[in-house]
Amino acid sequence: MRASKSNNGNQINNDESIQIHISGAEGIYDDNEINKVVKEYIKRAMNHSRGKPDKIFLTIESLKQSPFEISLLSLSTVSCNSPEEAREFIISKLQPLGIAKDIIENAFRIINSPITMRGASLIKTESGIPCEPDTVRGVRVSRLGIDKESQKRLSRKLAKLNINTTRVKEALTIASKVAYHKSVVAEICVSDDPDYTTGYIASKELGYIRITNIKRLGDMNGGRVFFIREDTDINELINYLEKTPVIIR
Ligand code: WAQ
Ligand code: MG
Repeated sequence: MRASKSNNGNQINNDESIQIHISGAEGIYDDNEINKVVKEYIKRAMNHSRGKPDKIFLTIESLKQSPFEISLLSLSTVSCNSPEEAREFIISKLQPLGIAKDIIENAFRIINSPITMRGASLIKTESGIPCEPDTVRGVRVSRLGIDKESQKRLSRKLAKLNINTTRVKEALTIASKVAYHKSVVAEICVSDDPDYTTGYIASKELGYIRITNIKRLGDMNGGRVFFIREDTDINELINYLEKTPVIIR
């Protein structure tokens, strides 16, 4: 699902480029769940803190290949008191993975830019070159899900931490699919919802580290950056992120 609204309420101009991203969601489901999920997705799009959409797109496709299974990253939470403190923490964790400070700072410029992408930016770790074919759209991780037993077990664990929300489960699922790929070094994520100020960094080594106050309340900017190896086969990576079905078990 993706929902957007036109920039100026100008209904005559239907140009994609002036659409503001409101909400997006994706998953892998059984046939008998589709009605329910579609209802939930529409509800989510229609009641969003980023505003009321004037377009909602839904795509339902049957999988042509069976999903392969991966496990979830481990989860931890770090309390930061301000975006500045969060940024210092992130730099201290990502620099040892071989990502230079100026490249991390550049990633923050992309995330904090008022033009909110609906996908992620792919940035090469050494040169800092952005590799997404469409810098307005970004690369959207799709075709991912979690099997029912694992979902239940995860819900119980998250409930103990008081964070059993769809948002946390979806973010952890996305981060796990992304980190699994050999070309991905790390991810930074900041929600673009003005009412959600916890973000995360993730990698195979670090796991999924939630970070409080990664942005200020009311801030409409956010995004995702995937730091990738210099020698990445970009087409292969994008095909994995967008098209290869992956299920968490
Ligand atoms: N693939 C690539 N990029 C995406 C995707 C996706 N499937 N979904 C969202 N994005 C990008 C896009 O640029 C959005 O603007 C941005 O990420 C933020 O998306 O543990 O709510 O759905 O407490 O607003 C993380 C912390 C919350 C959860 C993330 O992101 C926790 C969140 P949002
Ligand atoms: Mg959002």
